[in-house]
Amino acid sequence: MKSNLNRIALLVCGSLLSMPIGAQENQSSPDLTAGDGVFEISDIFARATLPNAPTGAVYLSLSNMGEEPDRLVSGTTSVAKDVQIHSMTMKDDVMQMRQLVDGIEIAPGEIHTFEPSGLHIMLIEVQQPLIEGETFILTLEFEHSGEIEIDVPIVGIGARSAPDSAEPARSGQ
Ligand SMILES: [Cu+2]
Repeated sequence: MKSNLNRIALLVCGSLLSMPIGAQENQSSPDLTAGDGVFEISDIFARATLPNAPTGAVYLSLSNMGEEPDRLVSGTTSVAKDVQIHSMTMKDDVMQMRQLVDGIEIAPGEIHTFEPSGLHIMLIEVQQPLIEGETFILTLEFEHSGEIEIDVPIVGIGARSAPDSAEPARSGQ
């Protein structure tokens, strides 16, 4: 079962390969400060999905403002059965996606940008199409900071950045 899911994810991620690789141009203010202000999460968005699309992806910027390293290990959401952390890297001129099964370490002062054609949060077995203009809740799970809930705005299928009108959100602990 697990390998089936991974294969589905791989197929869909493969469709990202045709997207142009561009620099991220927007640097808006942080949308969210969470975990005693340790993490700053901004530029959050997911792309709309076609009907019956098995997967989706969430993108965001994640920075560790604290003094201890932490690790984003996984997540949960009502819109998908599983949430995985995926990377995409260029190998021999071919983009390859793989699941980071241990998640990703975020060192103090480090910013990780999850973006199209790069690091992304994969939604496996999407339960209903993600509709542009709607939002859903994603709970990120950190090894030390625990769960951090974020609102994810859904943008157009080909969009490469968060909506300009994204409401700043705050989550206190
Ligand atoms: Cu993926």
